[in-house]
Amino acid sequence: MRLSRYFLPVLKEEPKEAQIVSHRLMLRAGMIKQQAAGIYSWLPLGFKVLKRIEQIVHEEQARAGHIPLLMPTLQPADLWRESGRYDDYGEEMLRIKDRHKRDLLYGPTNEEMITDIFRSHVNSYKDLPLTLYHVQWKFRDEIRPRFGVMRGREFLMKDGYNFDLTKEAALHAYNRHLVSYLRTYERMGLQAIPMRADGGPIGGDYTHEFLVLAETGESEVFYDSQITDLTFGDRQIDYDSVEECQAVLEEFTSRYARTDETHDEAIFAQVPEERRRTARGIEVGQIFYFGTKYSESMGATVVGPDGARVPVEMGSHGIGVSRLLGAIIEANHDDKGIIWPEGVTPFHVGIVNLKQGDNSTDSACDAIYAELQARGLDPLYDDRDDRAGAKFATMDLIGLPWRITVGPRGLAANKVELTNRRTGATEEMSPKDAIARLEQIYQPVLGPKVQDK
Ligand code: P5A
Repeated sequence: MRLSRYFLPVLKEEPKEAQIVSHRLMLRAGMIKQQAAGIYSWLPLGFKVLKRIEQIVHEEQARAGHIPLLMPTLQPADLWRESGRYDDYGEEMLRIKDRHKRDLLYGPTNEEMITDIFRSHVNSYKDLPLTLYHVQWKFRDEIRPRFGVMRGREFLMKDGYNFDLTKEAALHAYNRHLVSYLRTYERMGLQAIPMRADGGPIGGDYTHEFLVLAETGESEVFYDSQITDLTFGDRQIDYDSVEECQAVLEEFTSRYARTDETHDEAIFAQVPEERRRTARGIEVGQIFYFGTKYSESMGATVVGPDGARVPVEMGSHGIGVSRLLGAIIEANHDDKGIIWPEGVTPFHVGIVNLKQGDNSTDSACDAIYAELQARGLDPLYDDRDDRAGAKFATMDLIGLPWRITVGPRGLAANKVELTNRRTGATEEMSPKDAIARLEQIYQPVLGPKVQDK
């Protein structure tokens, strides 16, 4: 993309309404615009990051063998009357009447609707196991929407639902989700720690929240510091293997890590004192096992191997896709702006032309831009007629991990500068070497696409 043709409405002034750094930077970098409390437009740069995050989610869901579909945002109230949650959900649910005075609601989650789809089409245990998911907008009329996309009223969630014949199989689905979420968050450059949590309005006996540690987090958390040494890395897990998923779950959940809802001082006291930590965290996901809570009330049964009908075993799993932008920025910024991890950056590299209008500089930039694109990279070329300082400030603010700076002096010696946003380290090299280096850096990000099982 050429910046002269893009729509990047960066703000010069500090937005007064923003209380935390991620909200401030998203507004300043022209990523979002508030339309009403907790409701945002996603401007091109923000939309691009949102799509990158969504893409990672889809790829990791495919790797785990989960099937995408799409359910609507509006739901009939009758489905929720069947489960009993229409009244229970309270004021957080946005209730709507259509012209025929029928009750609808803007979905805060989709347990009821997916259970309805299941009962309409699945009859036999032979069609199990099955995990369906979608990435769709939700609405929760939060009493205190705040911190930008972090606690919105309208927000994007990946929500998945597993259907299994037995409790044992449903617990495997739970474990498999925990493993696949670890990998998903790491690809976004985040350490998200699974912590024992409370079921809340979703319900359920087993539930873990995934928390990114950050001072601005809304949740208070208690954990054994050893847990922050764990990384998932590039393990090749067989998601169908009960043992392999179980082993990873045990590795990542055996140390003390709980939210305030489930915190137990007596158990925490058994952790050696020097490893006990109290901190704040951002909840970027949650997984639930709730058995037959919805299938029983809504009549979602299958014929089992012995010919008798049994309610299907279920769980649900959510990732806060739009909230993740805030969480990633909270964890990756400095006083100049955002520092995107390579896995989610809106553009792979910025090209800064130091002398726009100079024939040889312009054509060198054009050639670098075209060559990067030819290799599958996505550059943002600042081709505006502006001061170098202003161009650098914009690049730093929007946080592209790499910058190529092109000026007439360097070009005379066939050199450009390649700068790392995080460290500030700059190296001089030929345009060809800079392109090759970037191609190598982004290899893991652009790598082969995940195939369905
Ligand atoms: C699991 C999927 C559920 O709703 N039903 C379907 C289950 N879980 S949850 O924990 O309530 O939500 C899942 C994730 O969504 C994000 N989230 C939000 N993001 C932005 N603004 C909000 N107001 C908001 N509420 C929830 C969180 O990341 C949460 O973990």
